[in-house]
Amino acid sequence: MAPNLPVLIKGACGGWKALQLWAAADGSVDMAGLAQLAGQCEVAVTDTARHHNGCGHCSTMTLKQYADWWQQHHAQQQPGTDTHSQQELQQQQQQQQQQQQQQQQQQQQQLLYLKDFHFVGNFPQEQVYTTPHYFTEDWLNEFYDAKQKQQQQQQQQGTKQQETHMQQQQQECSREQDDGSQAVAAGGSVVTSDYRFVYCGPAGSWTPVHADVLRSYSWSANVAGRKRWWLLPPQHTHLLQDRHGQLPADFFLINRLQPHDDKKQQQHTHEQHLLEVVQEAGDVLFVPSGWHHMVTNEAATLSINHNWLNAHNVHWAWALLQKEHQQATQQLEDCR
Ligand SMILES: O=C(O)CCC(=O)C(=O)O
Repeated sequence: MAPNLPVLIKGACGGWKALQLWAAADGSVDMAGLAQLAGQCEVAVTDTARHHNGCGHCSTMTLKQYADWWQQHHAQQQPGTDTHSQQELQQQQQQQQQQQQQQQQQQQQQLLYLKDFHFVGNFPQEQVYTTPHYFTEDWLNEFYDAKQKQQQQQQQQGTKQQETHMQQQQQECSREQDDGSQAVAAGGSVVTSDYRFVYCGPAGSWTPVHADVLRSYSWSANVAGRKRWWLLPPQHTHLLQDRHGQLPADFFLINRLQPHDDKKQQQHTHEQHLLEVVQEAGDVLFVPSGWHHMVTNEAATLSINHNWLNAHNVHWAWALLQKEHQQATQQLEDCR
């Protein structure tokens, strides 16, 4: 961790249940496997075909709806090779109303990237993977786990108190009372504040240039598919910034838009410092703190990733928080 350099660990997902559940025998993403387990969950998707300054249109849908979109998208990309036979597909299409077909055509032009799905938060018992042991010292998720445990205990206490109260009420009430009214809602809230995610995107979907939340570390494991990463060491971030300190969404856009022949000037661009990494299925990439990166799914890809902090990088988070606090204070200055 200390050198803060990227590392690609080949074949680090061996033995994960996620491979059996979410990767098909031919190595492709088994979206049906994920939808079977988590179809009812609400997920956030970004249309990466239409980026507005790097951020595509974001929406929410159920994972089942996403899986339906996924299937239709891939059927359209490779007719005849999908699990649906061509004949089945034609039959389906004939049954659909014209309006639905138009809607579908619009949807197929999308490149929907499912991001930041809190799988562990939603399914803590499933254990479809284990965090690679290099990355287990994790103060960030430990904090949220402890917080969640505390919330659950409080909830349980609340439920117990509610039960006791209801029992007292029941004793006071007449026998004719409807038993159904005694039900206690034991449901817990779904965790959406940890930093353990599942990502799933078709070929061509991508993530714009960014450095990770709180300048944390991240690791990313490909369960199925292939990603290409470009990473810029933190000491060269300034080469990316415009005069307002803003960063581009795409590492390669600046030079495409403003081609220059001046070799001297070219040597000073950020591109020569970019590290390019191809991550195959089963590989885990360690992304160090403060490294801006951009990622493209070269094949349809399902990945798992965590963000975390520990003694080696917590100073990055502290420095960022201090900087942002200072900026916010300055911006509020005129309101005093
Ligand atoms: O896989 C992606 O598209 C982005 C992942 C990422 O940026 C990360 O894990 O830090």
